[in-house]
Amino acid sequence: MADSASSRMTDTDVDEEFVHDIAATLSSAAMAAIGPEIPDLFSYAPPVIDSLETETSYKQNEVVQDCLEYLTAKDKDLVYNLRGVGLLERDAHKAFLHKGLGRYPDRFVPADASRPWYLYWCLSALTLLGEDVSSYREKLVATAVSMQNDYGGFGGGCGQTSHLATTYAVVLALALVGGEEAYEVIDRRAMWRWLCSLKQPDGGFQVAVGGEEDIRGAYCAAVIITLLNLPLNLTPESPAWTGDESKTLFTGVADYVKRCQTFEGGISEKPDTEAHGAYAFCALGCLSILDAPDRIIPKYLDLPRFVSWLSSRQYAPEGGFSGRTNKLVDGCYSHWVGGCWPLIEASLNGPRKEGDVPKSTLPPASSSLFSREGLIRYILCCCQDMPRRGGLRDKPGKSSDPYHSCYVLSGLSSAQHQWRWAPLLRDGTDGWIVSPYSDEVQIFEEEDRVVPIHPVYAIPQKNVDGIRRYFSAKEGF
Ligand code: FPP
Ligand code: K
Ligand code: ZN
Repeated sequence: MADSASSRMTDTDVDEEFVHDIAATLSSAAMAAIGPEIPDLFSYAPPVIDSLETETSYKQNEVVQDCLEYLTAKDKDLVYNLRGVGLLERDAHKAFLHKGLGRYPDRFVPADASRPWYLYWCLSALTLLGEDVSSYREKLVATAVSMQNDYGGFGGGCGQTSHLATTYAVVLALALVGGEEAYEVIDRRAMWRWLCSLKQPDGGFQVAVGGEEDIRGAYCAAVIITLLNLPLNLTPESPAWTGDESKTLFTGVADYVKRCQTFEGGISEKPDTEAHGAYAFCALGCLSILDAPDRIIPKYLDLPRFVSWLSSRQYAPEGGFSGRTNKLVDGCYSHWVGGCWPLIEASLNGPRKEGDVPKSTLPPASSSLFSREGLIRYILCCCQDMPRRGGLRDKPGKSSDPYHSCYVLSGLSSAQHQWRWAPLLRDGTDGWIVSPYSDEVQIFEEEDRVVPIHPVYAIPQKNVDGIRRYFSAKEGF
């Protein structure tokens, strides 16, 4: 057993209070004999199985069988608590992520254009685990400088074309390390001009000049514009320029998002394609930047249909989410799908109109719109790549990687916290208020709670505030 686990609770080393708390009627001896408490929902294959056999149904059954091993506390490489939930192997994950910020072997050459993403994923995952990443500032600054283009934005590396996804990743990475030196890397005037050149007449954004237009573009642009406090007006060179000066970078964005909702209720990459979880988060995040979620989400999306589709993404017994209909659960959707829930909850719980008093709390835990327990079980039992490698993964049988580490931990964070959108905070700004979330019974160990992240920007609130405050204090560029 790993050293980091030796100080933790096992079923032979039982904390008295904990036992009392979770099973007043069972003695610890009885508990040890019976085994950990795991609800049937997460311990057995589904009672009804579609009799149509396809490649998809075989794969689905395999995943269920694989997950059940981990979910029923049978994996030898994990340490489980008395509820059958794996303990978070923080140290192993941190080591994996620090390594991920170092050099990569030759076989990673094809991933070169994704280098900004690797920086964001590793820095974000480390932050979620409570690590202070400001020590990476100097190195990140040097790398980011080499990725920026004179015409604005960041490419995947030196000499590569600027792209909204890589620019989003660099901006978030800089926000995570924080500090003037990091913020000052960004040429905001060029960034604004470049964003104007991506803005399209139908409201959306191309991801690169002449590149595809999709909802990732809209979300990334909205994040960049607001974190950097960029002007919203369009340059006459913008493809969206009509001569009407009231039209801005945000004009038509919500309508573009609306056009991405499909017959299933989910959100697709661009109008008239297949609904997918990754794009659902982009849609809600983008809308929640444009206006208060309780106002804008129901205005532009068919919310009941969306919630129905989103609910269908969670499977049992796995507990995790799939990205689309008839596909498999995958840890990264803990964020892309899981991260939609706080925004949906905010849109349902927020004040309805100007002047309404905000509700002081969300509805009681039992009315959560998804099974936080299921998601937490999937993450902590099925997504930790142990014993040797560390890091988090898609599902059992897969290897960890920085992408899954970032989004699995982001999803864990949203399952462990609740966010409420408040129209007016003490300082007069709009804001989000976070509090720890737990069901009536907390199934995970308190020390395994990860850091809360902003439901729209997916980095801690203090990093969002840090960069926004810095740039809003500036006159012009
Ligand atoms: C399908 O992969 C995946 C997609 C169609 C979307 C991928 C996009 C993102 C993860 C992020 C976009 C967001 C931003 C902010 C850039 P698959 O077929 O391998 O997986 P599946 O079987 O789970 O659908
Ligand atoms: K996948
Ligand atoms: Zn994945």
